[in-house]
This record gives sequence, structure tokens and C-alpha cells, in this order.
Amino acid sequence: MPLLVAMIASLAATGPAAAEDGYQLWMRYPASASQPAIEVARDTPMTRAAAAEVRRGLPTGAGPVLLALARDPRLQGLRLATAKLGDEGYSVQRITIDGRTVTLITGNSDRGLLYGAFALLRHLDTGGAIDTVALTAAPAVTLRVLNHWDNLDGVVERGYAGRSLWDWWSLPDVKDPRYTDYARANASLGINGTVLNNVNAKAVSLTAPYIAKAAALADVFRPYGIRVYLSARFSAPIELGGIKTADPRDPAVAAWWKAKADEIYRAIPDFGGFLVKANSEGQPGPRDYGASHADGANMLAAAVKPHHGIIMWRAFVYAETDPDDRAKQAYTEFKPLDGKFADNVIVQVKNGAIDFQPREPFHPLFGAMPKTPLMIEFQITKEYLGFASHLAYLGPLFEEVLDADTGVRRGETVASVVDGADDRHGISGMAGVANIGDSRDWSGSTFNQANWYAFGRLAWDPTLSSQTIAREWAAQTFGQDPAVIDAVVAIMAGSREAAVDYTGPLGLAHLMATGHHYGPGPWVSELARPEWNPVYYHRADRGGIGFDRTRTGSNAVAQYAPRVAKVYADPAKTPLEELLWFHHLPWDHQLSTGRTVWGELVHRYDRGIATVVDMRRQWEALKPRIDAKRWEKAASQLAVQEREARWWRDASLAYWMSINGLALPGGSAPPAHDLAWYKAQTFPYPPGNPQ
Ligand code: GCV
Repeated sequence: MPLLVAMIASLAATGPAAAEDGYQLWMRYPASASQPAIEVARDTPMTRAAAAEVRRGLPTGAGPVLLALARDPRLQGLRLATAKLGDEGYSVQRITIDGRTVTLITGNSDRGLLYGAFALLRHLDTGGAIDTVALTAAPAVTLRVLNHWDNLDGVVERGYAGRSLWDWWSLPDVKDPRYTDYARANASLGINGTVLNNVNAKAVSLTAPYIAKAAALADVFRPYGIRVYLSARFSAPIELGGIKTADPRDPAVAAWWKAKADEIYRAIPDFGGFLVKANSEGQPGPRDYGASHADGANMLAAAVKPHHGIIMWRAFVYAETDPDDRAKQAYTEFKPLDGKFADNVIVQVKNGAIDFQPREPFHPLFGAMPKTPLMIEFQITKEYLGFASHLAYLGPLFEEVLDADTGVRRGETVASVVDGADDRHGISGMAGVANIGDSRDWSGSTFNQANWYAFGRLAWDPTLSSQTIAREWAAQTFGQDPAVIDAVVAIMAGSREAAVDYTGPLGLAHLMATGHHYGPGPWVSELARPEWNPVYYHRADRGGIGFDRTRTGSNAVAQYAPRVAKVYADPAKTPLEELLWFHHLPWDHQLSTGRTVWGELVHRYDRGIATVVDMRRQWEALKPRIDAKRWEKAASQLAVQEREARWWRDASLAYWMSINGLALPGGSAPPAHDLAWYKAQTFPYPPGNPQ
């Protein structure tokens, strides 16, 4: 072998992969030297998409592959157990047909073949062998949906990965190839729906030109099994229809929505339905007319029902006119409505009772509305966890909530409420507020892609562990070197807890600065709405810190099942991670760790910084093994994270000390600046901040 060729060959064998920019996400298929033999028993747009993916991703020598429905006559002698696969499940296995061994991808529908194709590629990309492949899976949840908070002007509310992917201006004529890649990525996880526009919706998205634009996207997504949904502005009959009211009990309003639904379904026959944010943060809704959320949801449900559409109605409601604890308001409003919703309504409930904080106890509505399907809503974009630049793997957050024991029925968890199996609901769902934009790497950083990935995998199977998902993702994203996978997973594993530690340890929450929600602002107290001020949440004074949600306070604990309420009512039993969410405790209150509340708080802030320092060190060590571009970007973001973790810690401690007058425990460094300095920091033009 000539010397140069030998050198290149040896570099290729040992060195990092070629320059990458993250565009390929976790679908970095190996270059194949030969065209695999792929046979598709049925030619439809979806099976074509499935076969194209296999063709794209199958490594050399891994063929032949057969994609065939379970009812295909050739498979009848094989006695495949496919009944349990339902409409969307798949089975991938090696079989012998006519003396020939092939890898069979089968299912009861084209969708099963599509998901099976991606499952096969995932199996191979995570080190699985083709000759022993045996994969069977069906999703636990029917609606696996991304919520895009994308405005029609291209700004993404709480979006930190550039502008909206949807170029509304050039649609429907220009169909950016990126729309197809978006659909491929989602299909690879089993995501089967996308809400295109912000829940803070504009009525114009329901006009004919915008319906045509949404229809163009639906056409691109359809072969990948993704339905399009729209956020609907409740007052649209007034704004577009010239009707004087949006009262859901008014027949003219109902007729307007029915006609609007018919119009949408003419353009998008498989339109999924509407997502609605009503009577929340200034949005219009049925309460404006004295009607209930059920009245509003059911009126819309009737409009989409003939087309098999559904309504995802959000329970994220709270009002400044309600003096009760904000954490209680959604339960108070929705629990009495259990059983009053039409069967094509699903109530969408955030994972916690406030708002996507780095840690919140699970929402008390889970388990409290057995007659109503509840769809869990997670935030994939990191509004409160350092935007795009901080590395915070959300798998553990999702897992912690899904695994939470509701205490209502034996063995009932949030996941088992969400998948609807116990109550035999016809629909079930998981929604994730997307972290996707037009940045080249889609999510603003390579590690943010893992949060999109984890959401999708858990929506398919809520029992997966966040660790398993991280390993899968790391192998597909950085290659199969076990040392790299171990290190990447180690960095990810502690990263969310680190963000909790440096932003709000011990169950503190909502301590962020105004508007943009990026940096610390625990001192903020002047906003007009009381529950928008951080001081409302931490209630720190000379005597102690924390929100008393027991009987002596707001009694929010009573919204949980007695078994759970008993734990949360007692500071000695409440997990330290949720302590100050439920209790107002003296600064010198002794904890099981041997430290006081103050000592533990400081310890955890310091622990958060130490974890980030360690994450940086581990990433540094990976430099020779990761392609340069992706490594550099993550390294510079980790440097930002360390600086800002210190900022969060120092600003918070400076403020707490101004309240409690206590000194820092020995060995803990004083804040770099005084409190006035932290209060004076401003952030012009932060991304994702609605103007
Ligand atoms: C889309 C939080 C966010 C808002 C968001 C809202 C919601 O309050 O800060 O930007 O609005 O949640 O979920 O509706």
C-alpha cells in the first residue's frame, strides 16, 4: 500500500470522524459500499419512505431486507405473533422464505413497517448484529406529539435554536428539504404528530392561505406518519368570522367552528385537530363568557368529530384574580370537570403544577381525573434550564415524573395514567414543547438533540430508563466506542441535577429574572401579577425559606392522594429535593444530611458548580475522540455554563444572605460581586422572549 494511502487508512481507523455539524442528528448512517437488496411487498408513500430509509442506513453486507405486512400471504406459514402489535407496532426478525434468509420488517400497517425500519437501523447503529435481530415493540401512547411554539413571523417563543423551521412566507410553494428531514427524525422516534404554531395563537393561522401552508407541510410529513395539528385561538370567530362573541354555547359560534373544521379537512384530510390554550396568561377562552373549559373543549370537539379529529385542551390555567396558591389553581378548575369532556378531548397537563421548572413534584391532576384522558406536557426546550447553551439532559426529569407514584391506585404511576391503559381511554398522549429551530444542528447544541430524542423514545415507551436512552443516543450520535459512550453518558447523567443545584436546590423554583427567564432574579418582587414574582415562590424572610403548602399554608398537599399527601405534609418525610416546595422552614432547621437548611442550600449550590466543572473536564478528555466541530461547540457552551452556573449560585447566595444575615459555611467561597451588581445586570434581546 502506498505510504499516503496507508496513513489515511490508519487515520480513518483511529481518528475522529470527519467534520460534522450535527445536521444528521442521531441518524449518522455509515456509508455503504453496496446497495442492499430491499424488497417492499407493497408500494405506498409510507413503505417507500421506510424502504428509502433502510437503503440509506443499512451497512454493507447487511441485506437482504423484506418489508411486508403481517397479512402478506408469504408470511402466513411463519406463525408470527403480530396480533399484539396493534396499528403501529413492528416486528423485525430473521426468517427463511423460499430457502432464502432475509431480515423481515413487518407489522399490521404501513406505519408498523416505517417504525420497524427505523428500529432496525437503531439496532444496528447501537452495535446490534443483523443475524440475531429480534425486535418487537408497540407504542404505549397513541398521540406522541411535538408542540411548536412557533409564531407566524418566524420567532419561536422560548426557542433557542434559531428561527422557526417553517418558512410561512414561502409556503406552500417552497417545500424546504429540511421539512422532510424533520419528519424522518421524528418518525425515527415514533413521534406521530406536530402542532405547527404557538399555543399563544394568532387567528390568522386559521385563514385560507395559512391552511394551504399547513397543508403543504402535512403533505411532506404524511409518508412519515406525522399528522399536523394547529393551535386555535378561541376568539377566532370574532376576529375572522365577524361574530360578536366566542361563547361556546352560542350556536353561531359552534357553526363557525364546524365550517372552519370542514374547510381545514378539505385541505388536510388527516388533520389531527386543535390544541387550545384558553383563559391562561391573557388568552381568550370560555371562562370569558361564564362557560366552563369543558363547554369550550366540547364545542370544538363536535366540530372535528365527523373527521375523527381531537382536541388537546390545556390545563395550564391560573389567574391573578385568584388569591389561591398558583400551584392549586389548575386542579381546582379541572378536577370538577372529570367525566364532562367529550370522548375526542384530551386534557393536556404540564408535568408539574407551576411551569416546567428544573424540578417540580408531579402535577396533582395525574390520578385525579380517571374519567378523562390526560396528556402529559413536557418542555423539551430549556426555558428554565439555561436555554440552548447549558448541557442539561432532561431524560432524568421526564423519567422522574413518569415514574412518580400517584398514590391513588396500587401501582399507579403518572406513566400509567398517561398511557390510559388502566381506564381504557380511547386516546392517550404525550406532548413535548419542541426545541427545534433552523439552526444547523436543529436544537442549538448536540446535547439538546438528546432531549428531543429522549422525549420521543419515552412517548413510545414511558418505561424506558433515561440511562438506556442516553446510551442509545450517544452510540448513534458519537459512534460505538464504549469509552466514548460511557463518558458521554456520565456527563449527561448528572447534568439535570446540576442545573437544579445551581438554579434552585431543595425544591425552590421560579427564581428567574423577568421576561427572558434566563438568569437569576430571586429578588424580583415588583411585577403586577403576584404569582409572577419569585418572592411569591420562595417566601424567604429572616426566619426561614420555602412555600408552606401544608395545612398551615395553602394546603396544596391535599390535592394529592392521601398516601402521597401524608409524605408531602411532613418535612421529615418529604424528599429533600422537594422540601422547600412544600415547607417553609427555619434556616437553622436540621436535615437528615446533618446540615441545616442554610448549610444544605449552600452545599447544593456548590455541588452544582462542581458537577459542571467535572462535566467540562470529562468533555475535555474526549477531545481526541470526537469530531472537531461538534466538540468545539459543546466545549464553548460548557464554558458558558460554568460561568453562568457560578453567576446563578453567587447571585442567589448574595440575595439569601441579604435576607437571612447568615455567613457562608466554612470553605464556601463568597459571591464574586455584591447583590447590587447582580441586580443591575440586564439582557437586551434575549432569544425566545415574546415581545
Ligand atoms: C407559550 C410559560 C412560558 C410562556 C408559555 C407558557 C405556556 O409561562 O413562559 O412563554 O407560553 O408557559 O405554557 O403557555
